[in-house]
Amino acid sequence: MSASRIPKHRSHPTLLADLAHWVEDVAALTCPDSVHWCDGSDTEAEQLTRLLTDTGMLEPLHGDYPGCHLYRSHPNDVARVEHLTFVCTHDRSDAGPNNPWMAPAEAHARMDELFRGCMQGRTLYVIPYCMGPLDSPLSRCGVEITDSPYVVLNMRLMTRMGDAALARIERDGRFVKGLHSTGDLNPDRRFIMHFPEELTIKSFGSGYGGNALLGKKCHALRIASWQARDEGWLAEHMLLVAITNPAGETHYVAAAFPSACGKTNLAMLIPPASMPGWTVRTIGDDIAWLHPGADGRLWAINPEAGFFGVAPGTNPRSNRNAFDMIRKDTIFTNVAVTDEGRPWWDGLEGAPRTDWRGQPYDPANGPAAHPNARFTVSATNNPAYAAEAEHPQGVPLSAIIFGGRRRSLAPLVYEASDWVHGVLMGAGVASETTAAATGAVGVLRRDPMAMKPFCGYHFGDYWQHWINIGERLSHPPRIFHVNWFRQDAEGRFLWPGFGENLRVLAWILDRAQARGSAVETPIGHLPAPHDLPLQGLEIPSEVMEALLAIDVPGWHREFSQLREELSAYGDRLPSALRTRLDEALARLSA
Ligand code: GTP
Ligand code: SPV
Ligand code: MN
Repeated sequence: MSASRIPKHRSHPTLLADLAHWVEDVAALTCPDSVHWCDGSDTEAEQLTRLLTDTGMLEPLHGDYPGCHLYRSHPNDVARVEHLTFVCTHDRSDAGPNNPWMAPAEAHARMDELFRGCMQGRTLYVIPYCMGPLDSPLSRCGVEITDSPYVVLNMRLMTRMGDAALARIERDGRFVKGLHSTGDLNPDRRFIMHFPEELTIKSFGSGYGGNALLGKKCHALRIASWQARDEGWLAEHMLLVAITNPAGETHYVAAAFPSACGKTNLAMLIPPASMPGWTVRTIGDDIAWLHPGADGRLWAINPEAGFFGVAPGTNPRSNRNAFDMIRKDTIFTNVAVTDEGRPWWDGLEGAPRTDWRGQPYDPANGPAAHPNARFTVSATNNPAYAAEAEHPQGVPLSAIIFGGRRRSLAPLVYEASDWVHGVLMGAGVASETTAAATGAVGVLRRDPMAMKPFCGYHFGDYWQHWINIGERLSHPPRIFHVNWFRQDAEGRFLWPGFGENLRVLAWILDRAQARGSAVETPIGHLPAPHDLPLQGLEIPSEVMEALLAIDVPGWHREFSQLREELSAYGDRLPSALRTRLDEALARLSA
């Protein structure tokens, strides 16, 4: 592939000079064989796909998966690495106790040493990209430099990238700089560094997901959350969904669940047969940018253009939409393959022949597909993709939902009494860890707003910013907490989940319109079992009661522990949260 040059006819010479100089400086440091400016064309994608298939790095899948390929990442490079992900601010306290920190000068020096000469024999790709619709004032742009053609192909599905994004960058006059190299994939030489004060990211030594697709978690959450604090909006780890009820009213809902805790599935929910007349359409499945509107409502856009979803658990029974959308033009990462060359993970038809490492499948070596195996697919493949996802002004929210994966304590659903209580509810989210990040799985940890790994600044400042945003909203969305993951003593899920979650969403939308009844409890408003539309669902009444019960001593322990954890945020913890927590503890003691 020939090295194309930056177009000369552009209208913003200063910015282009800045961009061109940065690319030149990086090329001088990393010494690539050639430089390729990505235009985002189909021809370019075809050439890159051919390059990767010719070298055996991408494997074409069976003919009834047209345009689909398998990619196997290095076995030590299969998930985000939170302990190697740093926020590098001049003042250490700005990064907060919630982020690993390194001084910017030291971080730059270390990273520049790693990048020195690292692209010899490789092509340097320049990817201009836009997070959000190209014509939205709420969108923000970036440029990722990478030596991974796999990253280019993924960024092409996940963002609006190429010439159109470059034109937008010229108009904006600014962009986030992201420098990435897979390096030698040595975990001892792997770092993901963020410099929010410089709108810069440097990522070395991983080719995987959130470590390498810099538009996603690095830009659209860590850097964007910092920009959002300065500019008066919120960058959140949330799905966005349009729900239309049988009366034809559409409401927009955002939901924050930690990684691998159900966002993609809720965003693509298929209503159960016993709830005729409801439709659910996807706006986004992972990230939402929220802006207070002139009308006092909170408006949201999905900055992404595709889905990087968890493959295991996706099947025609759990999520027909998601299953159908990954039948063409999809990149599968770290799934197993059947004899016929079809992608495979537990719960699908057929049997695995080759495991995610490329070895003959042997159950003694663990699951055939990696638990964090993923699919990358354009949002336009989703049969339920909402036209509103392209609206430049976004969609107005009726409800915000927080949630976690908790086998006990947290009930199926409860509602905050007001915005500040909702912020406390978000700050208190706890969830069992999953395979989306390296480390132990199934360990309960605090994950405020599902942003523990993604907030680019001090959580105390972040919660204050949330409170400030609420004060600007005359019609704020109502805030709720859900938990689809309660288990019985044998470890079986108490709630059927997936499509049946619409029953809980229906109650949430009723409450958001000041309809629907609820019981007041020390932790918030809960439905009684008969307040939820359960027609057509066979679920024993004692199970519903367990799902909606409040364990008073358990919540007292929970809030006491939360109070202690929040004290780590010192003076920056909003006093309103401390007051609300003390009030809740008093209600639980009464
Ligand atoms: P990230 O992409 O990592 O941010 O994950 P996500 O929040 O989008 O999670 P996703 O929807 O991909 O779900 C992760 C896993 O949880 C999958 O294996 C799903 O099958 C499973 N899951 C999703 N929703 C439910 C549910 O309602 N109940 C149960 N029991 N499992 C669910
Ligand atoms: C997550 O871990 O929350 C993901 C996948 O959505 S990644 O892009 O790797 O962050
Ligand atoms: Mn995610």
